[in-house]
Amino acid sequence: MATTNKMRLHWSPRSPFVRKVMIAAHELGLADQIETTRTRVATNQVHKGLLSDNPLGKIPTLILTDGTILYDSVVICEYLDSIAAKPKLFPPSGPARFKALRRHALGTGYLDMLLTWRNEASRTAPNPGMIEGSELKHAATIKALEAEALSLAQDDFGIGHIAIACALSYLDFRFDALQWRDGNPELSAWHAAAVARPSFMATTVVDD
Ligand SMILES: N[C@@H](CCC(=O)N[C@@H](CS)C(=O)NCC(=O)O)C(=O)O
Repeated sequence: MATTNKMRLHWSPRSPFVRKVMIAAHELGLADQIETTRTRVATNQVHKGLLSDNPLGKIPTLILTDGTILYDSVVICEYLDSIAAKPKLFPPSGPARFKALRRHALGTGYLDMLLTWRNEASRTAPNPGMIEGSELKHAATIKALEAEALSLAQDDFGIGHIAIACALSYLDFRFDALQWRDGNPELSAWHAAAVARPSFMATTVVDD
């Protein structure tokens, strides 16, 4: 692959995983080093052109200036953090690092669960066990996040915050009927502050 002076990101304005990467890039001052390529993917329709860059056919997929290819969003965020000057989004070591990694896993895993739920719910005959399981996991995740909201507000903003706020915004985008803010005042307040950051404002998720 030819060497270019910008990284290239397989991108979509609808993908919350792509959004997480782009928020990280904005926070780290790297957004202008990334050129985006609109890549349409769907679980029921493989994007064949993407398979040579990512055999899993998923976005985000990042192509570095030397042609090296990175996926998934977790790896890409860690890579961006590694090449950025301060501020860093991944604490270097100790309890703060593992708290951030756990939060990153929670936000990203929550998104994985929500996308699976949405796909299942769109089927002609959804599996009742999967729907019920998704509802239970969603309720448990929101409860856990409400309990953690004050700590989120107090800790240095980082990758865990980005992942969790992206997942909550995805609820607004695709699961409006869940009304997740009801009964969760601390989490609602924390999320409102997070999405007011310029990095979130620059990366609003839209259908196109
Ligand atoms: N674990 C992956 C999930 C990425 C993902 O599921 N992306 C969706 C778009 S939002 C996708 O590429 N779907 C196509 C497919 O599943 O085939 C990550 O964190 O990057």
